[in-house]
Amino acid sequence: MMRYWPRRAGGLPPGQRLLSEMPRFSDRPCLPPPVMPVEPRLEIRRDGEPVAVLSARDLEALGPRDHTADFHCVTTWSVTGLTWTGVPLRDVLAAVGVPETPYLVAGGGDRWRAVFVWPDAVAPDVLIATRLNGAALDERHGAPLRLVAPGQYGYKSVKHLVAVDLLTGEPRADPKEHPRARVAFEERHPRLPGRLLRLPYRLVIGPTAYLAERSLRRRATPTGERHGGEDDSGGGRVDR
Ligand SMILES: Nc1nc2c(c(=O)[nH]1)N[C@H]1C(S)=C(S)[C@@H](COP(=O)(O)O)O[C@H]1N2
Ligand SMILES: [Mo]
Repeated sequence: MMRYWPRRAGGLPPGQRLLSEMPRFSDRPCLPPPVMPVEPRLEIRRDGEPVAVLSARDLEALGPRDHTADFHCVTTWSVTGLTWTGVPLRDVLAAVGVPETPYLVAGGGDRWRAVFVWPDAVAPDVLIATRLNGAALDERHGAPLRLVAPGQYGYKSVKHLVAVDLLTGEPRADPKEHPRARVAFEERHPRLPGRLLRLPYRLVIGPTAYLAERSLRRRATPTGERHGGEDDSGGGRVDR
């Protein structure tokens, strides 16, 4: 577990520490990655009405490019210098012709979701990524499509992305989810001051990463003892 103890390093945002490798991480670490189709398929809806369904070819046509960014989990671990390949979300929204809408919800195939206000969602560094460091996204990091929002805590960077919902009314967020979650302002939590959470959050990094990696390994082992899909998920909420 020591490899999950982040170390102090210069140049990081307030309260963040450095890990040398990006672990698999989640608020629900005992849940294995969802079974996803190999081919990306992204649904865009506005107030529940279908707007578009994008395929890999549609995304390819928007000219994916490499973007280098650091990644900051709310539990205080950061990794630096990741290169994502993808298309800015704002380009996707423009291409399908949706007008400015106050809220967006990004949803993953494991039903993970994150809420955004329009200005955060259309920031130029918010991407729909298909690749990480030159290789196609794997199950650990969100295959086949992932949202990447480097200016916000990692819980907004939805893995296994399947849908983006544009909403005129404010959606309900997770109780631990800050509506903006901007790393620069240490918006870790909707009510508690970010500074106060640094230590308690840091203490859950090791166990959470360990469990998240273990559930991935179990899924990857064909002979693994799994009785139906839900066994591993019981009481599995640790921290974002
Ligand atoms: N679909 C989905 N996306 C998710 C999560 C998740 O459990 N499911 N966990 C979030 C959290 S809390 C973090 S820190 C990052 C972790 O990304 P990684 O597993 O690629 O390191 O993914 C975020 N996106
Ligand atoms: Mo996180």
